Amino acid sequence: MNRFPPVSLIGVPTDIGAGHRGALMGPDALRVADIDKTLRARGLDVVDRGNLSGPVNPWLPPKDGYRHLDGVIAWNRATMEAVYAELNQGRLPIMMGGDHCLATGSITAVARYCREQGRKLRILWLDAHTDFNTSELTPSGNIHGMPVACLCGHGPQGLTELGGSKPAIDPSMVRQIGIRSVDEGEKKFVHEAGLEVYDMRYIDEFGMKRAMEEALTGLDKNTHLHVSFDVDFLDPSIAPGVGTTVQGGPNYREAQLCMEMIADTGRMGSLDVVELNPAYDDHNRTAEVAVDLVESLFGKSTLIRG
Ligand code: 5AB
Ligand code: MN
Ligand code: MN
Ligand code: MN
Repeated sequence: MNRFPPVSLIGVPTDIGAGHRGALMGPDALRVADIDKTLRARGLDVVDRGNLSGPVNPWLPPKDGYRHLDGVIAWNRATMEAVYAELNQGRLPIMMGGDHCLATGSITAVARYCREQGRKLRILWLDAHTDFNTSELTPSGNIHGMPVACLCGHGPQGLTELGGSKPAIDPSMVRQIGIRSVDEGEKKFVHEAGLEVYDMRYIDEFGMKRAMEEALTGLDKNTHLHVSFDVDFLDPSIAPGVGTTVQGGPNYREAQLCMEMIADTGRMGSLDVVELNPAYDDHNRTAEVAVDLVESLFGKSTLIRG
């Protein structure tokens, strides 16, 4: 029998925080790749809640360092409420993005839930990017490059105070894995904030195993593990269907090991799958890889020994 709580799929079809259009089709691409059926086949109770709604992407240039700030806030508010409602029903939300700005809403909800329940929170940020930009540092104004900063209290009030109080999280809760593209000013800010980063150079030198052992150190029975999986974490050779590909990411086996080690902890309580962009994909191949990896997060294992 599986050891996971019932799962709720929440589609958040928007690319309002991204620099390329198309991530709004992410939830349906994951459905076409049978995310629900695949998890059910593992014995999980899965309900698809359908899609949230929000403003259309007006596709405007940045204003005061942000593109579409009002729209981003609206989508994040809806995301926060939906994720919070699922957690309170004892369910494990899978937020299917949509672009990564939506992690502000989902993680604000998770952090609030953990505070109320007296639980510790650990966030694994699987991404090519640190997403720690601010309106001053950003080269693009795209808010999908800012969610970690917003969650840590650096950003516009409408995002930093989504959950009422600020900051939603402390940088010490975050472990970033797979990083290989950080803007100059952003890099300095990541160091100042003290974020724990396992970049691709670390993974090259010490391996995914050691990176994950360290990123997962200190979890206990009372820890809620949130996984924020930006599909551009993966090497573009296995995951071309994203707007912001960066060469030199984890290969299929490294990504599997990462997911399997997370599953082994038995602590995952919420998940984001974001930045999947079917417009750049090759016959839904990236969605299929993403679903395969999600399956591993829920205990599918390639381990045959003992
Ligand atoms: B993603 C970039 N740092 O801020 C920026 O895909 C890219 O959610 C951000 O990780 C990528 O525009 C955001 C250049
Ligand atoms: Mn990201
Ligand atoms: Mn990314
Ligand atoms: Mn991206």
